[in-house]
Amino acid sequence: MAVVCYIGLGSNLGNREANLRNALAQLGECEGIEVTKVSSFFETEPVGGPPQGNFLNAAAELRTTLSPEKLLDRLQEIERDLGRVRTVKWGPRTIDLDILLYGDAAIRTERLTVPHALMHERRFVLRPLGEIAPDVVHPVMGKTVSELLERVDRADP
Ligand code: 5RY
Ligand code: CA
Ligand code: CA
Repeated sequence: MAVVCYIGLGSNLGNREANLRNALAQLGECEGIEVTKVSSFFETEPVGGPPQGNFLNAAAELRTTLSPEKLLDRLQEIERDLGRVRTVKWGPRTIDLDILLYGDAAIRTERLTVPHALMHERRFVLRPLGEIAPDVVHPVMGKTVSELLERVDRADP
């Protein structure tokens, strides 16, 4: 019973493109995870946080037999492996891997909020996601990724 899920990838430290490629390669090698689509890599300006370097952002579609918690464990292992050091909140990062959507689940636990709490208002998430999954419906907002993207583009062109 594999579930289709979507993750966001971001990097603004080191060799950003290599960091994204490396994370995707490691994901593909995980037992119980298949990477089925990958978006283009988008150069984006940082939103929030201190003034820092631009990000490279992407989105990927996975088919997974892992639970959301196990998937999060794997993502955090890959972040650690790629040298992510958690210092200040919202500091620059070699890699950030976020679960955006996990099937049509709505999850709120201490560790995990799915759909990602801010994905519907962040262009740096919706652009790449819209490239690979324009018609996927956000299970809480009840809107497709295209509709959400249109909304943020209109709100803040
Ligand atoms: C840094 C800046 C902002 C770290 C830094 C935040 C993303 C942060 C983002 C992302 C883009 C955030 C706030 N240094 N902006 N802002 N892409 N994540 N463009 O992935 F955490 S969170
Ligand atoms: Ca993030
Ligand atoms: Ca994260």
